[in-house]
Amino acid sequence: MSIIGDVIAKAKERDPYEFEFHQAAEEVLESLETTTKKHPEFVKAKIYERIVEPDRVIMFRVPWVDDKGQVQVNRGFRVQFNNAIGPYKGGLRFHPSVNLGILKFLGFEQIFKNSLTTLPMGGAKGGSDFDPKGKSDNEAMRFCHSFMRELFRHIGPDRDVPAGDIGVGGREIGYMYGYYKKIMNEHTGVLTGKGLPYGGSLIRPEATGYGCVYFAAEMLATRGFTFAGKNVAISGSGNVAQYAVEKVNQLGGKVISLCDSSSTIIDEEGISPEKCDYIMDLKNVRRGRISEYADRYANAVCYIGNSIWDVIKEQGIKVDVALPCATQNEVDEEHANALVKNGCICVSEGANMPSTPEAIKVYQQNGLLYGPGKAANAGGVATSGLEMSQNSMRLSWDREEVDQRLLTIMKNIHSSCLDAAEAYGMKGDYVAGANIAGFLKVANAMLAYGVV
Ligand code: NDP
Ligand code: 2IT
Repeated sequence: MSIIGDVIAKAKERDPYEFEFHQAAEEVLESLETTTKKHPEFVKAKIYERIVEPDRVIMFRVPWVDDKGQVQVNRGFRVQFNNAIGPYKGGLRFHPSVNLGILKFLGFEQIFKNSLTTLPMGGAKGGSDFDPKGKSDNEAMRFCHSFMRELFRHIGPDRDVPAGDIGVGGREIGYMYGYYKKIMNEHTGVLTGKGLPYGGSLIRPEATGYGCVYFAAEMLATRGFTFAGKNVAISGSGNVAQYAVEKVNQLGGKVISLCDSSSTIIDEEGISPEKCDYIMDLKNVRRGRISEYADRYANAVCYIGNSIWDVIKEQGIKVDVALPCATQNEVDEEHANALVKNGCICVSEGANMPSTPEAIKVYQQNGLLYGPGKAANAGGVATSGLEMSQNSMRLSWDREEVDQRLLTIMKNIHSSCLDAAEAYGMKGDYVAGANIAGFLKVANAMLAYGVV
């Protein structure tokens, strides 16, 4: 068996039920095969074996009291995967599906994503099986405080800097930061995605969605295309999806879809800036469901209970560019075939690992421009890195400055992917390019440290 095959087999044998982690590890490691030939020093130092094993996994009980006075018990996690190139960095996910395998996949991806940003950040992820949906502000607060009551001892501005992810937005970060500040008696950059009055960065809320669209624009430009006049399918309706809609509109594209886990809306007239404002109010202030969009805008069609990619397949909806911005494995092989059939030329992933391995094969076999999540959605964590810099310097940059830095970082990630792919004999392959470029910096740092 090849070195890579052996590492994958051992990882599966060691943790047989961590399916998402196996999927992520397999995707990354398979594209590193060529690096084993060019870098015998990595093989000798067992860098491949070491990089799939987290530095540390922390699991803890999170008890809290709901509005009825009942005690609830959730499980909290932090996977500190690799800090070779900087303090651990990565989001917290609050969703009932959260388990160790999902957080290991996300923490593993984060190592390479963070390396691609060129900023000094290691890889981590954490979260809980707590479901913030339908919880009152007081319940969310009591949960977040209890979560931080344990997490505080494992994090710090030079140790580990969490942020948001699914189910963790401004409200949750506020409660967690407030509790950390209280018990540590320190006002410091220990979380990112903070509110502007207490150390947050302008453009951080926008950054993942904007960055995903910037990355898509870079890919389109390699074939002489722009967003102008393109039909764009976006999934999800949370933080990443909302700001992807905003940026596509600014670049002249037409967004024709959004969804949540209950329904899909299709608006063939396009989700205009005014409609996008309505969605931000609906989701972020009123905490409503996307189906309400079809009550407000009569021309939109709502498909209750249907996955967005099924709707696009079954209705034969024309899509030029697809931006999956909801969750892992939302696009499967059949969905990918339908996208190709319906005219799609570009897929840029706002979500982490939203395409199954079979879907990725379909994109590649059909010559689509395909930007994998660790490159295309790196704008979020990159801007978190910029928030950390501003916190350390004790100053804040204006919108234009942060947005310009974000754009430059996304362009640089795009070119590093292409350069690495070409240098390792896989020209034009953004998957291989992102994995190799992200890996080399981390592997060289690990090598420098000796066996630790
Ligand atoms: P949010 O919680 O703000 O939004 C998530 C959205 O996805 C919601 O509309 C949610 O619907 C929907 N969704 C979740 N699960 C499903 C499902 N099984 N089927 C259909 N829709 C679903 O999270 P974010 O926007 O922050 O995150 C979205 C994706 O982007 C995730 O993969 C995340 O890891 C990734 N990401 C986020 C970054 C960030 O900065 N926030 C950075 C990089 C990547 P519902 O309300 O019904 O649950
Ligand atoms: O998946 C991701 O990159 C994030 N959820 C953002 C992490 C961060 O630290 O900003």
